[in-house]
This record gives sequence, structure tokens and C-alpha cells, in this order.
Amino acid sequence: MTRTDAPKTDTHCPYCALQCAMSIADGVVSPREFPTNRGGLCQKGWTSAELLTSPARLTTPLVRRDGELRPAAWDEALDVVAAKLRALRAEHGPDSVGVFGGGGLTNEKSYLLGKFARVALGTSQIDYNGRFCMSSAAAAGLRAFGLDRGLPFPVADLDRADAVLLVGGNPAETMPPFVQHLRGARLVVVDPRRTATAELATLHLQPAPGTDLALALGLLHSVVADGHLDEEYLAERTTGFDEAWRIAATWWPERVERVTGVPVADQRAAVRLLAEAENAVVLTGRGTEQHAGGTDTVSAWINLALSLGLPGRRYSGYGCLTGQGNGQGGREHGQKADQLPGYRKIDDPAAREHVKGVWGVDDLPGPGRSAYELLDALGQPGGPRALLVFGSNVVVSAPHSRHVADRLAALDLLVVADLVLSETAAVADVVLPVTQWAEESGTMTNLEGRVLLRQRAVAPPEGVRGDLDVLQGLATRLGQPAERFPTEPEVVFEELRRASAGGPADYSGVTYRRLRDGEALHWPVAAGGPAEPGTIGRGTPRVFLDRFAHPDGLARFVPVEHRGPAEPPDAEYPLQATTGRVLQHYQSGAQTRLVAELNAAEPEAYVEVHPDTATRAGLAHGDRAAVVSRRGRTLARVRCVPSMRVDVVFLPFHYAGEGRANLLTNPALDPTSRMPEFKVCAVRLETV
Ligand SMILES: Nc1nc2c(c(=O)[nH]1)N[C@H]1C(S)=C(S)[C@@H](COP(=O)(O)OP(=O)(O)OC[C@H]3O[C@@H](n4cnc5c(=O)[nH]c(N)nc54)[C@H](O)[C@@H]3O)O[C@H]1N2
Ligand SMILES: Nc1nc2c(c(=O)[nH]1)N[C@H]1C(S)=C(S)[C@@H](COP(=O)(O)OP(=O)(O)OC[C@H]3O[C@@H](n4cnc5c(=O)[nH]c(N)nc54)[C@H](O)[C@@H]3O)O[C@H]1N2
Ligand code: SF4
Ligand SMILES: [Mo]
Repeated sequence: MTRTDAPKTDTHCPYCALQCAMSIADGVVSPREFPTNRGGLCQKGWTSAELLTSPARLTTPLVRRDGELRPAAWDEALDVVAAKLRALRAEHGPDSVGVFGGGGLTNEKSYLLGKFARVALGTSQIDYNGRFCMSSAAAAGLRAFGLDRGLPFPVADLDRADAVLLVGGNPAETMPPFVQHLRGARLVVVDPRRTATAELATLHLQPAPGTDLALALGLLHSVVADGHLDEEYLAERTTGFDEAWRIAATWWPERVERVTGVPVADQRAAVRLLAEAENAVVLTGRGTEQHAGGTDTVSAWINLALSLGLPGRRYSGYGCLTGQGNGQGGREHGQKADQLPGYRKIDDPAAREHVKGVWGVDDLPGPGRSAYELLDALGQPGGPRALLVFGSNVVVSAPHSRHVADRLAALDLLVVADLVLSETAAVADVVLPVTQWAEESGTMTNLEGRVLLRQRAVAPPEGVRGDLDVLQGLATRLGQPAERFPTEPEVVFEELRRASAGGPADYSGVTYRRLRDGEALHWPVAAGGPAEPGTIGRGTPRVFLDRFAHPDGLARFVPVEHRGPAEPPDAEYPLQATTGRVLQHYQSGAQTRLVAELNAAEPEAYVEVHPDTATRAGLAHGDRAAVVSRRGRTLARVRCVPSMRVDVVFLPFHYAGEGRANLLTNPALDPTSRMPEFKVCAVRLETV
């Protein structure tokens, strides 16, 4: 068969939450027309098929013997794991085993992983990497609106916006095809760096990292002072403005300029641009969210959007740009420490009864530790002694990564299921090789809450099993009936529909068949209840048009105050480091560092520095530098960037070994979301 007449399977990209539509034929991907990507793909999408056949793929389980990972048969590897888990549970109780999931897993995997933890292991100790990603925006969205759906409207609605305030997001690199939806709007970008996205903006505000909350308070101040407050909307759709205003009233634009570095005139211009637009949207990304005050910061941006009357109005609103492929669905179906399927709360008695009924069990554990707290507790008294990791590479991506590596080393058992030998898999006791996107079917929920079906398009390499098979293999060895842990994705999805029915993220009306037919199904999609037999819900592209999800239907202003970075710069560590992404690499880089074209484009760790700051440290463009914080030292190539603030350096976090940006980062946690402060810590530069 030639390439052109090879059968084409429609699917979606394996990487980010835009979930660009593509087809795959004969191992080659081509973009597909779809409302989010409109036929576009980024370089990662174009090259995504390379890893399917890469020699770096794991194709046999590995078990550590005499200090070395050695090939083993599947039965042997699963037996080793199950025996150790049984022994730990018998001696130390069910919470001695922890589970760490990922927002790249399909809905089916996330769901079954949560069920596996609570039912087969009986542990409360499960959380996932979305805690490092979406959690602050999720917590703030819940507080304000009573519901967390990243974008409460379809991406294509952005085409109708006349003004967009984009805070701490760099989609020109992190979601390139998304940028076409911003072309018609006047764009205000808030980012300490002059990014590729900032280059597209009408106005770029360049605050010091960790001062966004002060900036948002200042903009709210200008809304009121300059007469832009939408009082009618406030009265009809919101509550709590007065308390929020009491704090913002003290943030005069001049005071805000002193704290953030953003000129008064720019603050007022940004507000004017939003207030004068017919349709305006406020969007947040990780830059403003990944802070020890991230939840309050997002609340401050939502307060601003509410003061202008945007959320819940057609073609206007607030949204957060979800990051991982299934960052949205992955936070709904129960791999989170405090949550059960359907975005139910694990401490809600009615939610527990419903899920116990679906699972056929008498009891469920309660809430567990959040991601960093879980990693920090490993091997400590009272903490887990075994950890099972599905879909995360914490040795590279967790904050204070030297400490995290030490905690992993203190475990009695580390099990990693992965497609490649990630840095975390490399230190595991047992490594289980699994299938990836095009080799399996499953659903993903994209950044606009739309459920998508990724269909199996190619056969997996021999020796590899699906995550669902792995979970069943372990569950049955722990004494569970096989039917309780199905391996067929559609069967798991049918159970997920029932488990989510009636919850905030209700998928009960979604079926594989409807998805195959190309229906646009944004959750909630309720199945027709007993009152309407045979009917099925049509999905909810815009969730807040009529009312918000709080019982009274109103959105809440939340009074928040600026605190600033947990670790301010001082004489010893005079600079602020912030971290983020570059187009060619994805996350910990476990996958993209193995794709030749991507790795050739960005082969090594680097640090962006203002030329004067470099000179002062005795460094020049192209030198190797050490970036040093209280927690560690990262080696990176100096890139002199004249548009950088002189007090800030930037490192991408995609690199391994001594190039890990997370050797530096501060694990100070947000009190509500438990998000670590990835986006600011105090550092100095040294020559090497
Ligand atoms: N190429 C690529 N694309 C990706 C990913 C990837 O790893 N690589 N990952 C996906 C995932 S999981 C996610 S979560 C998204 C993330 O997508 P983004 O949020 O767009 O990505 P980041 O680069 O982490 O952060 C965005 C910007 O925040 C800025 N920033 C740093 N500190 C501050 C601050 O204090 N305030 C403000 N306002 N801005 C600040 C940084 O300079 C950076 O340009 O990307 C998704 N897409
Ligand atoms: N300093 C700093 N650190 C950060 C951030 C930052 O901005 N700055 N961002 C944070 C954010 S937003 C995120 S989302 C995290 C992400 O960081 P990680 O959680 O490390 O994410 P990935 O690198 O995507 O890791 C996914 C791993 O799972 C494997 N994998 C992929 N698909 C599957 C599958 O279906 N099953 C299984 N079993 N394995 C699979 C991949 O090969 C890879 O090894 O990093 C966080 N860390
Ligand atoms: S933007 Fe995201 S989903 Fe689209 S091709 Fe790139 S990585 Fe894939
Ligand atoms: Mo993320």
C-alpha cells in the first residue's frame, strides 16, 4: 500500500490541551480541520509520530536486581510489585502505598487509576501532576463561579473578542495554533519577559515575577476610579464587591507601579482597552498561577473581569488556559487527592454514597496528601513506603527536585509505568512499558471542556501493554475481581458515565458513538433522566450564560491581598528566577528530548539574562553559567536577551541532570491549591 491510500485514522495530538486534530496514516500525521486548531499543528505535533517507532521505546518490563534494571517477563514484574504491595499493606496499613498520576492520561485511565488506588489498594495517598499545573486556577474558579471548567466557552468564541488580557501565558510557544483566535483582538499581555506572545500585543505589561496580585488590584482600582465599573452586572450577577473593593481601594496606581514596575499610564491604558471593547476576555496561564499566592492571584484577575461585567456574557468572560493534553478531564475523574469521579468532593457524604454504589464497595478512604506533600512524605515516618507513578516524570518536573529524588530513593518500592525510560523510571525498582496515544483508544477533554475520542491507529510494539491492562494485572493480584478493572477503554468509559452522572462534570450523556459521529460535546452532558426516557443531553458549550454554579446563581468577588514572593531577593541571592517553556519541548522533556528534530533545535538547558546582568556576573552570551538558589545549582548556557528585566532570569524546565531548573525552585505551597511556587525564587549567577 502506498502512503496516500493507507487507511487514515482521525485522532488528536499526544501533547497539549489544545488537542489539535490530526489524522494518522502509515505512521505519518497530517493536520485536520477542527475548531480549535483550524488545520494548524505546532512542531511538536508534526513530529509526534516519531516516538511511536523510536528505538528509545521501552518494550519489556524492567526489574532492579543487584542495583541494575534488568529485563523481566510481565508476570514476573507484576508478581514482584504485587507481593511487595501486599507485604507493605499488611505491615504498615493501606496508606503505606502512594499513587502519582498525570494530566496526560486519558479519562479512562485517570478514572481507573483513582478507583485502583481507593478500591484495590485502599489508600488515600493519590494525587497527580495537575496539582503543579491547573490547581490554582481551578481553586479560584470554584470560589468565584462554583465550577471549574478552564474555558467556560468554546475556543472559537475568542474570535469575536475585541480585547483580550492574557496574563502569564505564552501561547505563541505553548499552543501556537491557538494564537490565530487572538488575531482580531487588541491584546494586552502581562509577562515579565518580552515573549513571542508579547510581541503580538498592543500593550505589554512587564511586572516583576510574583507581583501580579498587586497589578490586578491596581487595575481594579483604575476600573473604579476611571468610571468603568459595570454596576448593573454587579447587582444582577455577583455578590461581594464591597469587601474586594475595600482592599483594592488602597492600591493606587502609583503604589502599584512601585511594587510591580508597571507604569501608571500602562495600567490605565490596559483598563481602558478592556472597558471600551464590546467583547472582552481575561485569560490566565501558569505565569500568574504557579505561585504560593496563586489562588488569590487568580481571584484578583477574576475580580477584575467581574468588575467589567465579563464572565457569563456571550463572547466575553474569564478563562484559564489548561495545559496538559487531558489537563481538564484529568482533574475531574478522581486521581486528585480530594476528589471522586464527576468532579465530586471526596468528603461529601452523598458523593461517597453514589460512587460506592457504582463501584460496589462498602467503604472508601478519605482525602490524601497533595502532590508535593505526598512526594515530601515518601519514606518518612507515617508516609508512603511505595509509590506507583503513571504519567509523570517528577525527578525533572517537581519543585526542589534534589529533595524529591532523595525521597524517591528512600522508598521500599518505586514503580513507574512509562513509554520511555524517563529520569524517574531510571531510578525505579520496577518499570512497566506501556502503550501511547496512537496505539490505544481513549477520551480526552480539551481546554474548552469538549470531550474528544482518540482512536487506536497503529499496533503497539510487541511486549508493551496498556495502562488499563497494568491496573487490572495488579488489581487481580491484590485479590480484586477482574471485572472491576476492565481493560477495554469503552467499557471503562461506560462505567465513568455512571460514576460521573449527576456530578458537576457530568459525562453521562457522552458515548463513544456520539464522539465517533463528531458531535461537539462540552460537559456537562447529562443523559436523559427517568423523566425524559430515551433523550440525551446536548452538551454545554457555554456554562455560565444564564447563571453561575453557586446555589444562588451569583458569582462571588473574593477579597484578596497582595503578599509577594515567598522568597524575596536579598544581597546573597539578588536576582529572581522564573521558569517556563520553549516551543520544541514538552514538560519534563522525557518525550521531546528523544525526537531528533526537536532536540536539535533546543539541545541544552539555557538561562535568559539581560546583557548588563550577565556582564555584572562576569558572563557573556554563550558561556556556561551556574544559577544558584538556596536549594541547589543548575548549569545552563547564557542567552543574553536585551528585553529581559535586569532583576530577572528565565530558565525552561525541560532538561535533565544538572540542567534541571527545578533544582532551584521553591516548594512553598499555596494554602488553598497546594501549588508550588514554580514561577519565582531568589538566585544568583556564577561563572563555572
Ligand atoms: N511547548 C510547550 N507547550 C506546552 C507545554 C510544554 O511543556 N511545552 N506544556 C503544556 C502545559 S502542561 C501547560 S501548563 C501550558 C503552560 O503554558 P503557559 O502558561 O503559556 O507556559 P509557561 O511558559 O509555563 O508560562 C507562561 C509565561 O509566564 C511568564 N511568567 C513567569 N513568571 C510570571 C509572573 O510572575 N507573572 C506573570 N504574569 N507571568 C509570569 C513566563 O515568562 C512565561 O512566558 O503549556 C502547555 N503547552
Ligand atoms: N520549574 C517548573 N516546573 C514545572 C512547571 C513549570 O512551569 N516550571 N510546570 C509544571 C506543570 S504545569 C506540569 S503539567 C508538570 C508536568 O511535568 P510531568 O508531570 O513530568 O509531565 P511530563 O513530562 O509530560 O511527564 C509525563 C511522563 O509520562 C509519560 N507518559 C506519557 N503518556 C503516558 C501514558 O499514557 N501512560 C503512562 N503511564 N505514561 C505516559 C511520558 O513519557 C513522561 O515520562 O510540570 C510542572 N513543573
Ligand atoms: S499546539 Fe499542542 S496539541 Fe497542537 S500540535 Fe502543538 S503540542 Fe500538539
Ligand atoms: Mo501543565
